[in-house]
Amino acid sequence: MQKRVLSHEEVLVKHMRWRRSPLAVLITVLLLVLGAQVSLTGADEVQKFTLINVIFDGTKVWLPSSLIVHEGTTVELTLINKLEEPHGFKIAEFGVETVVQPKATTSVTFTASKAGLHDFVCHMHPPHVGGQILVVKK
Ligand SMILES: [Cu+2]
Repeated sequence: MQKRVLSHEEVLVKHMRWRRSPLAVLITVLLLVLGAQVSLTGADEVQKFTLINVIFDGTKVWLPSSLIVHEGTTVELTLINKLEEPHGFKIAEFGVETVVQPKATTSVTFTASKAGLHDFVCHMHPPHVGGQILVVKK
């Protein structure tokens, strides 16, 4: 059975349709977010991320919810609390524990000294959704 080869126009139309779909936009955004978080730098560089605390569909969340760095990297997180009350940010594994005041920004710096998957949470509110930092072995 022979497969029909698409003309240039058909390929273009397919491409345009794909580009207009909300799914394509979402995937593009996700790729950009993920791409920005994969550390390609050496261990002696500072890897910077910005996380925001928002209400997403009725739930308080820190976003993005996953970060990826290499073991040994110095990580600087800028934490922006968009909400009306203080919220915590804790990564027990790396001794990070801070409170971000309402409508305020705080930053924390630590060394991702231990490979593995580590949780970050709001230690003030257990239902508050945190995330994970994946520290990849060098
Ligand atoms: Cu909280």
